[in-house]
Amino acid sequence: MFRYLTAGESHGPALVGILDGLPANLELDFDALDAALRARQGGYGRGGRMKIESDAVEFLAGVRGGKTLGSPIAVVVRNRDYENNRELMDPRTGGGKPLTNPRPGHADYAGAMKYRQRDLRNVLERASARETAMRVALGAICAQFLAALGIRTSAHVSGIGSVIAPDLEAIDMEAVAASEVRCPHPETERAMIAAIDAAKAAGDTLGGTFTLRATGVPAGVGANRQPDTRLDGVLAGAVMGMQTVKAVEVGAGREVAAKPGSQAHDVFSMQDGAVVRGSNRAGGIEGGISNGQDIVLRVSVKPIPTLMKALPSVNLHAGTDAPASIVRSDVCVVPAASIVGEAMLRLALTGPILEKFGGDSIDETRDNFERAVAAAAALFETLKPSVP
Ligand code: EPS
Repeated sequence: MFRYLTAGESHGPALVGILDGLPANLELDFDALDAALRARQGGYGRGGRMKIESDAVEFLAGVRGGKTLGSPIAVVVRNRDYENNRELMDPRTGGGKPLTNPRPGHADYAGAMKYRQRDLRNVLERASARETAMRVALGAICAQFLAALGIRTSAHVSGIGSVIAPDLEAIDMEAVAASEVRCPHPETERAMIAAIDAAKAAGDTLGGTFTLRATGVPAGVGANRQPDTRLDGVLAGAVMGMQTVKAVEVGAGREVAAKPGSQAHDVFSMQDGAVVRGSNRAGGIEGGISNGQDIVLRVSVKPIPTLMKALPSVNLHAGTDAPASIVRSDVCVVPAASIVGEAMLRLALTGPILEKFGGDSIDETRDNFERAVAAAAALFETLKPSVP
């Protein structure tokens, strides 16, 4: 069984991750892991914290001589800002003036009730999206496993606030990487940056949408057996499990609710002896099983709840109305969230892929994968009329 865990507080000493169940002998590109972390740190609309951090992956276990051993992989990403917060966060002696005014939309209030915490810092430190740095590190390792099977993922930003990119025929990933908001459409990019500037000037924050894609996933991954084996549920659940995410759509998503059945599906036809489909409204998943088309998810994130012009709230200690706590924060995290979303897609795909193809070493997984894909392609060959 493939699984992963993360631990770490935003201003604690480090983020920690464990990845268990990846096959042995997968060669790792360490620079690519750090590049993924750098991409998450960027994006127009980030706050001051990212000037302090310089995220990099340190391996503690599971890798030797640049290759996975098949044993659990243990990873650390240090928090540089811990040095500035030792007094608050030291595991033995940490403490300080309690945070008392919950931010509406953050975990502050619900978490205080749940864990019986009178200092909201004891909740927000783990709720913080700092933790997503570790998800990106673990997801970047999974990306190298998926790439060994020819599976690639991508993410681009499709909306920030009320600025929405037009539907693009093809996404230029170099333009995405070069864009400060990870949007490949220059005109929209300019409008997005202007919207972030305006929100910042108003002490406000902005949410948005991003699109995730996986190519090269063969038909047959996931299962219609049980609710928790359905690939759409597994992927959407993982992406929904990110901070700030409020909706995940598969393929055409909620648009199909308003369409008649005749316009909601992807019809089959034969072309040169092959089954083809002219559309991908299903987003590559039917009946909870991948169908061989690209897997496409569209994700909506809320504006983050820490506003410089604080929302009305209460002081839980004084029992009075009081503005929400203002802590250093970002204005817009949509570009960074798209990188985290891609990491979640990578992590969430790895389990079902390993469940279908198995393998204790990457060669065994690749052999199984190739044999299964060839067998599926040949499935109906013998039934086709032979051409004299
Ligand atoms: C966050 C608040 C900010 C963000 C942080 C998420 O941190 P700080 O309070 O230290 O300024 O920068 O995001 C990260 C640290 C990160 O690595 O993405 C929050 O409250 O969620």
